Amino acid sequence: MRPPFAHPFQLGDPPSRNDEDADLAVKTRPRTQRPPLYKVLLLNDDFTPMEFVVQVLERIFGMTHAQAIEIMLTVHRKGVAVVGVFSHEIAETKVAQVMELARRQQHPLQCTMEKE
Ligand code: TYC
Repeated sequence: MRPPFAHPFQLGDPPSRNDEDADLAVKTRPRTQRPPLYKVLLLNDDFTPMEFVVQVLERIFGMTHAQAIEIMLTVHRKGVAVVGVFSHEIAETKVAQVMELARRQQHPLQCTMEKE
C-alpha cells in the first residue's frame, strides 16, 4: 500500500507541465537608451557684422577660420544653418554663450536649439 503523503515527484521525472514557468522561452529585447540630441541653429540678420559671426563660430564651436566663413556665408544666404549637434546641456550652454557675446557687443544675432 502507498503511504498517504508520499512525495509526488521522483528524481528523473520529466518536467511538470503544471509548473507555469517550465520551458517558457521569454525573450527580452535589449533596449539601448540614447539621450536625445539637439541642433544648434544660427539665424541671419541684417546688422551683425560677418567678422563677428566668424569669430563666434571659431570660439564657441571650435571651427577653423575657413569652416567658420563657410557656415557664416550659408547663414547669410539661406537665413539659417545648423552649426552643431549636441546633448541638451551642451547645446543650451553654446546657445547661451553665443547670445551673451552678441548681447555684449549689442548685435542682434540669434542662436536657438531644437530637438533633432
Ligand atoms: N547678414 C549679416 C550681414 O550682412 C551677416 C550675418 C551672417 C549675420 C550670419 C548673422 O548669423 C548671421 N552683415
